[in-house]
Amino acid sequence: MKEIGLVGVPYSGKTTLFRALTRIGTHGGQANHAIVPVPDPRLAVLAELERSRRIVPAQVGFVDVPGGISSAQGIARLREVDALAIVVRCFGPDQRPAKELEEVRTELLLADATVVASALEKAEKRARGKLTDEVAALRRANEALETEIWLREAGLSPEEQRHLRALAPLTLKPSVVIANLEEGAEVPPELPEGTVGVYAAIEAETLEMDPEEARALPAERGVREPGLERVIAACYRALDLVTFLTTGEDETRAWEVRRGAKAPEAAGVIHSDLERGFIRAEVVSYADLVAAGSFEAARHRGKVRVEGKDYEVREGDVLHIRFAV
Ligand SMILES: Nc1nc2c(ncn2[C@@H]2O[C@H](COP(=O)(O)OP(=O)(O)OP(=O)(O)O)[C@@H](O)[C@H]2O)c(=O)[nH]1
Ligand SMILES: [Mg+2]
Repeated sequence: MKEIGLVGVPYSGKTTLFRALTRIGTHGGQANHAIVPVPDPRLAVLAELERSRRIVPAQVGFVDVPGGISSAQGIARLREVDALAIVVRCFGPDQRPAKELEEVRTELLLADATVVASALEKAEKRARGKLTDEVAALRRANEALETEIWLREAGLSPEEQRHLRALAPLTLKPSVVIANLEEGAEVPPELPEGTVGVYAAIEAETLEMDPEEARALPAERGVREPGLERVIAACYRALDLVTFLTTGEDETRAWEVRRGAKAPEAAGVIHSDLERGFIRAEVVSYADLVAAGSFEAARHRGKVRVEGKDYEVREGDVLHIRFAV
């Protein structure tokens, strides 16, 4: 499971958003770690087609880091997450969302600049004047950060990124911006495209009510659609995973694998036996499967392909893995 770290200046509403996310979490979670299902409307459709007994969505973890970016422990914890969600305050007095976002981004960048500079110094000492790959990679990273370029945007090769891995740079992580809005407000235009608007306070409140009451509330108060689902979906998208599906009488389920993964690796996400004993995968796209009405009908129409070890799994593939152990 992937983890998203909530970051932002104090008072931006991270804990409020986190509380709202925790409420919809299926497995509860710890004080600062919530596990939430990733919304995916395809699951209910497939489950109905295949008369599955249950639906198992993918899950994603959210972390509300105590002390946030202002503490060394907070930064250390954030280095462990897979993606960052930057929460920007767009409620209350003196709102300055664009400036606040810039501040957070600068702090993340400075945190990386410090570790990269010190790693570079050590690597140079170890290399005794030789230009090793490690020194070269760290120099490039250091230059980028000195000119205020995020490592993610610095055009580093996978090889160069490998030399940075141990440092777990924050600015190499995917990130999304979340505007924590006042009742009825829209995402301010000065925030970047793709910013997700959320009404954390209202949503946290709503989730404490009984469902009937809650359903009536958001409309009255100007919340048009649940922001939490969009937050989860946006963070999940930022991770650049491919979601594939399995479906049958037992369950319809969403799985995640890194983009570019081949069929055996995807099979291994389900169970290591399926990777070791992988023979082939029967693959049908979600759209083709739904259009056909069932796996059997899709097979008849020739929409179910038989793919081998080199097949790269695509978003929305429905897989049947054939294996032998
Ligand atoms: N009006 C309004 N108030 C909010 C909203 N979100 C949070 N608040 C309030 O803002 C205050 C700060 O919210 P927190 O969620 O604790 O903020 P935080 O980012 O976790 O702050 P730190 O943990 O100190 O960094 C609380 O009093 C919240 O009730 C919102 O969307 N609208
Ligand atoms: Mg907090």
